[in-house]
Amino acid sequence: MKSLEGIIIKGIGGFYYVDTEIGIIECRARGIFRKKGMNPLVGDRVEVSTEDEITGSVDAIKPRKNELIRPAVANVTQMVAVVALESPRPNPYVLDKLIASAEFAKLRISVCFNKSDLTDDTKLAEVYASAGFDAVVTSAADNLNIDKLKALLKDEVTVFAGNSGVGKSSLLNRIMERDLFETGTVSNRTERGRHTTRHSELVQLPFGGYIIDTPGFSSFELDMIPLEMLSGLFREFDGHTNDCRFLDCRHISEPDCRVREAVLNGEISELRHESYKMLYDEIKKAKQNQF
Ligand SMILES: Nc1nc2c(ncn2[C@@H]2O[C@H](COP(=O)(O)OP(=O)(O)OP(=O)(O)O)[C@@H](O)[C@H]2O)c(=O)[nH]1
Ligand SMILES: [Mg+2]
Ligand SMILES: [Zn+2]
Repeated sequence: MKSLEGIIIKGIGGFYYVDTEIGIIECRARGIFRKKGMNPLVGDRVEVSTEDEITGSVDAIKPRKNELIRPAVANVTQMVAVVALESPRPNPYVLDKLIASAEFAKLRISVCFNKSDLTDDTKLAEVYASAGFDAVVTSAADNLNIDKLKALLKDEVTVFAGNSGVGKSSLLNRIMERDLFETGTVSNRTERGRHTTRHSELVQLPFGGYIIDTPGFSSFELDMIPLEMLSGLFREFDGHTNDCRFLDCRHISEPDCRVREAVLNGEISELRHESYKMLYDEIKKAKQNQF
């Protein structure tokens, strides 16, 4: 029996694929994890034991640096939130929710605006660049700005996240310079992706770092975030939140609110503030339903 360390690169139907110094080992997780309610995640550093060097078991999970619930991954350093500028139409609210979840996990955040070949309208990218994010406009179809994306990925452990059909797998294939990930299509009628990627998968980058392709999603819960922390997850509100008239200002409808003033004079984008208010309401309602 051989004991090894490795990293979970994929989990399917109770099997975990662990990359080790002797190659990828297909593992079952020990029952103890299930009893503890602990689920091994893609990105987990683990100890495995193997008899035949092909199959084995996950014996222990090393302490996590962080974990995300949606997409479910561990130990990442960065999220690249991907939206399509067109087809499917970008939904800033979903994007801002995703960004807030990454801020909550204290990840570095980059935003990728893909499918620029389908439209000339890149105003949305400017909104996020002004808010303080690394924003990159790409086209996987035309191989545009893939080098810029690569520069953001170097030496990071990056999870690609975003709605189905925005082009996550297509971009990753461009980055890897081969068709590693399966890509799907977008329905003409509904403009929805077809959920082509079914499982998260971690891949090592040839130039340093790791990337994780994940299945697309559009709705998820953020009710673990305390309401009073929410404005801190909108980074450009920073520097405006301290001088409101009320110490406990929610920055929604209060008088003499510096955040709302900054929205009015254009320092903070209305789009982002709109998302903040919607998210505030959503989390508040979710918390009320818990009791
Ligand atoms: N025109 C255009 N189409 C693109 C671009 N990137 C991806 N696509 C197309 O968009 C469709 C969906 O791409 P995928 O890479 O499968 O999208 P995904 O985000 O991985 O989707 P899920 O795996 O379902 O979450 C495919 O038909 C791609 O060819 C792009 O830059 N421009
Ligand atoms: Mg995909
Ligand atoms: Zn305020």
